[in-house]
Amino acid sequence: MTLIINNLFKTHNSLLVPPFCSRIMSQSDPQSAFNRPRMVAKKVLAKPQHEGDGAVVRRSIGRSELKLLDPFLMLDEFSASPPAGFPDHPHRGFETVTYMLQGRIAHQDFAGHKGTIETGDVQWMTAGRGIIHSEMAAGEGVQWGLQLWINLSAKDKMIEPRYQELRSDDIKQAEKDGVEVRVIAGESMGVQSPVYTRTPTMYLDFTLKPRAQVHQSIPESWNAFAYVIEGEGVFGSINSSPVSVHNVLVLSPGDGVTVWNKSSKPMRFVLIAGQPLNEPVVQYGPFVMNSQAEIDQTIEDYHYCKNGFEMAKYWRSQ
Ligand code: FJE
Ligand code: FE
Repeated sequence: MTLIINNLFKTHNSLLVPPFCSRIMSQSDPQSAFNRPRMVAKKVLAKPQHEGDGAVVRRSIGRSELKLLDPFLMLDEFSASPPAGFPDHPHRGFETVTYMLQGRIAHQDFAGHKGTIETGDVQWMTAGRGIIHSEMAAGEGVQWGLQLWINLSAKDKMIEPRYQELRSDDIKQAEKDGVEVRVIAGESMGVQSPVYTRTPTMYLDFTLKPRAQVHQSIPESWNAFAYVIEGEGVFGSINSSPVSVHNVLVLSPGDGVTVWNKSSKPMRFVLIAGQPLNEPVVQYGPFVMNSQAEIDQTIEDYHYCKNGFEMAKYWRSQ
């Protein structure tokens, strides 16, 4: 009887293989959770460099080996001890996302917006047509975090500046089978971030216990990367070499990625993905536009305090 059922099942199952089964299993790797699993296409080590005033950054996206990963312009892992930081400087044409890993950064801008970003908090700043601000280390000792720059599309570059602030307690988390996720943008393990991403973005902070693994789906057409914060992990293919801290991993196209912690220590990484804008990018430091003419205009606006930089005229951070 069992034999008959098994045979029936087998027959039916094999009849159902295309196209049903292909949706949940890869043809090349029956173990995979994805139809087209993403692999590591490129690995780059982010070496320390000096930035701002006495701060150190490990730049992963934005360095010469990885100038741009549309829509992402820059990812810095920064460290600063008081009085170090990033004194008064402008932005136009993109968003900055500051995620504190340890400590505090005090910020203030030319419109009177100010506050402190503490361990686990996120500041999602849409610079739009213009922000001038300072971002300075505020706690004792080393203040440590990540800052991501996300490009804005041509139609959004000159929008009104906007802040979305998430206190650590407000960041939704999920935990299952040794995997913990903090959802900064997008959705994972059944929880969703309230952040509005003008350029569609996923930003997840994963911590894996020893021997844990995670499957995370990622929209097919998006560019995606991981950056290792703690420990070491295996990305994309179970037989690949473990990757350690300060490395950025650009993922190949596909519908999701699997990550394993084969080590005996916890591992932590951020997984970030975004819908490419497919537009020309012309960057001049903190100004990111679509053409040189727009950059020239921006430099003029900044110089003469107009078109969004009006409040720069008499403002200095305190
Ligand atoms: C900037 C140099 C800079 N990474 N990480 C040039 F350093 C900056 C800048 C930052 C920055 C700020 C924080 Cl809080 C964290 C950072 C670079 O402010 F905008 C330009 N143009
Ligand atoms: Fe800034």
